[in-house]
Amino acid sequence: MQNTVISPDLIEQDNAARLDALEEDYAALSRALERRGIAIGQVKERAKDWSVAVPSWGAGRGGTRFAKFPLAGEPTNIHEKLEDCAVIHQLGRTTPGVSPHFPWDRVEDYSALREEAESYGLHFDAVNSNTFQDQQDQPQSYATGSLSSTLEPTRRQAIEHNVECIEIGRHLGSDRLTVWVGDGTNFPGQQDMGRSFDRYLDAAAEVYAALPADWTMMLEHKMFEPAFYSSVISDWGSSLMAAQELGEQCKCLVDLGHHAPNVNIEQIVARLHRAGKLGGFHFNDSKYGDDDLDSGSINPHQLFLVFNELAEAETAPRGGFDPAYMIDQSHNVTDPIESMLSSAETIAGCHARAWLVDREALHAAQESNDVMLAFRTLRQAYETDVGPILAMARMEQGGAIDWLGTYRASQHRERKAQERRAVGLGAGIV
Ligand code: RM4
Ligand code: MN
Ligand code: MN
Repeated sequence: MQNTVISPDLIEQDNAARLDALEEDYAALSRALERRGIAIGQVKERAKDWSVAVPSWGAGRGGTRFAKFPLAGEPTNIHEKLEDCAVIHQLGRTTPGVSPHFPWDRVEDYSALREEAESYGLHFDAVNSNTFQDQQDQPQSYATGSLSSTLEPTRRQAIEHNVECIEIGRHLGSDRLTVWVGDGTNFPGQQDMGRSFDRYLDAAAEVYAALPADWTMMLEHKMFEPAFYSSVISDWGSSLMAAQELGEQCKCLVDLGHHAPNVNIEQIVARLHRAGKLGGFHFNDSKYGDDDLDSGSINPHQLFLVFNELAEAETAPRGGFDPAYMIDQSHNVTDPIESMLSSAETIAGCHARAWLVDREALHAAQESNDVMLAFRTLRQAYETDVGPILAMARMEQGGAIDWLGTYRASQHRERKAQERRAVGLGAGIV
């Protein structure tokens, strides 16, 4: 028996009131797409098959370095986070995977945790290690680095933590480890940039050696923060060098917020695919830096262009194409369930629109250097409102046509505010 957090009757009732309007919009879109030689049903099925994981830590309110504004009823442990992730998937039907973070999501019994997730129709996605923060009673501090630390006992501790994450992940049914380190410097001269990269590689190789044969290790680069002068794995160049040295099972993960302003992220995606090293994504958006804003809320066009490269890569797999998709954002002022539903819809919409691109026409225009026709071919897909396709796909899978209206009508958060213990005022994402 599947455990449903939101009453299926409520979803059905809400959908019934909205079905006529949706069918009208869907039929109109179907006719418009048919004129372009596109069968709407195929796009809808593709939308149903596609999914993006949610981060366990994103189920809670995030914060900035300055403050966190807690939300009454937000989850305080992995069990409550799973319950909220179940709500997101129940209404949106695109997020069956939950990506855990350790030690934040530590429990005694991981097999039981896996069963708990499965009871909601969820599974565990990539496991994230955490060597960017010290934990209570931890012998060595990461204040001056973890995998790249100059101190052997600190590197050892960071390696062991990553190996433990793999072990936990095996119990949870995961097959990916995401490694993001905060290692870097705040002062010129603080560390030798070459030697710290060497130390990182030596330590990461020990983690890699512990990887089961069917696992992927994903290296996540980030230009700055917590280190503000230099980061050890600062950009896709460093990430690619490291992944290539570590081996076949090591790939690069692109977090959209982790680049310098104005960087052409879609081109990075194309390059990593070319190198056979495109491991996965952390979706979010930013205006100034690593702002961790909701995916596509600032620059939906960039997100579409990333998916256009992905569609291109999938049609030309060059020996493999299996990136992991995940949301990684911090919700400072919204209900995280609403933000993740909104982001999942935006991301799924960019994915669907990328598959509306008349790729043959695009390639022909590119080959003949018809600049305007190439641009308009892409733009036509971007400007197509795929909302009715996504809503129909949701509804047919038991989700909500109007996820926001149905979610608010469910009063889930209000109920949880009565049941769950209040969270503290601490700053930061945790
Ligand atoms: C980092 C990075 C990692 C995430 C932490 C919480 O900036 O995006 O993926 O695990 O934040
Ligand atoms: Mn990330
Ligand atoms: Mn980040």
